[in-house]
Amino acid sequence: MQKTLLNWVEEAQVICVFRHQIPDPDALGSQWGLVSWLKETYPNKRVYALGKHTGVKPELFEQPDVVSDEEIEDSLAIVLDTANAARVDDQRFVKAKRIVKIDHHPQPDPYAHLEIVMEKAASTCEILTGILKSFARDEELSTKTAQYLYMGILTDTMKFSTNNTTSHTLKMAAYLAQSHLDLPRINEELFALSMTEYKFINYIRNHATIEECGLVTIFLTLKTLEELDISPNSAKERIGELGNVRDFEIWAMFIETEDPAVVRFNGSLRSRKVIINDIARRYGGGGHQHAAAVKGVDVETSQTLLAELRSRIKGDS
Ligand SMILES: [Mn+2]
Repeated sequence: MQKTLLNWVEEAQVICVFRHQIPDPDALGSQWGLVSWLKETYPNKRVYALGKHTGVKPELFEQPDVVSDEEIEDSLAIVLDTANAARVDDQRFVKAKRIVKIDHHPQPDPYAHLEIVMEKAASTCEILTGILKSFARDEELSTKTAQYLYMGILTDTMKFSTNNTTSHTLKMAAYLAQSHLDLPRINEELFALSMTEYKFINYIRNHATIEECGLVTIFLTLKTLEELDISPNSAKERIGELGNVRDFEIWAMFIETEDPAVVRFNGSLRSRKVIINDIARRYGGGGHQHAAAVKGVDVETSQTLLAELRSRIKGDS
């Protein structure tokens, strides 16, 4: 697979690198890590990064390129960190001559001519680091390339703490660190809070309803978010701030949708041990066992959902 990828890269004059919509640092880190390595290794090829300059911490990455349809039609497209075709940021990727997918999400929707999918990997950056390490014959990568890849590994593993963090993850991180990375500075850039974020975290910790069974909930209206000067997307990113407490079993954040006609909420659900995605699915949502979501539920529906979560904690269902 990797041999085919290298052959296709060497044959291509134009390479377009894509990733998913509303990108996180794994999507952006794998995209810019690959773009930077391709530009350094093949200065005569035309290499582009596609997609909107948005998502989580886009300011830590470069501005994407504006690319014509003709250029894409002529290119090898490499799509990173994106499980299904509909989520690719810039749907013109389908016009490319050849399409490669590199990803760590379970594979419901094959869409590429070559699929490099490793579900056990903790991040796409971890997979890509392994690929570039073998292409580079174990030589050091440039500091710039290594830093982009390291950011994706660090954030997707929540600083090497998720249950899919392995010795391979740490080996890849150690290989990248050899490229003279400034580890404390990277941490600071990714995780230091702004004053606004600090105030928002204080708000949700002070206003969450904590039930004796271990169910923790917070409802956030658009008006509240406006007063706290935080966008719905950035608010959602902070769900973890309600967790990490031994006595909490499930924590849920409901954020009002931006539809002015009705009062509805998007809910993010997290749990320590109990399984919650089957319940989320019954309400039109889904996700992983301990991290799920529902969309556009009204107040009444949110209450029946919470009742189901409550009885799940108590072991009644
Ligand atoms: Mn990822």
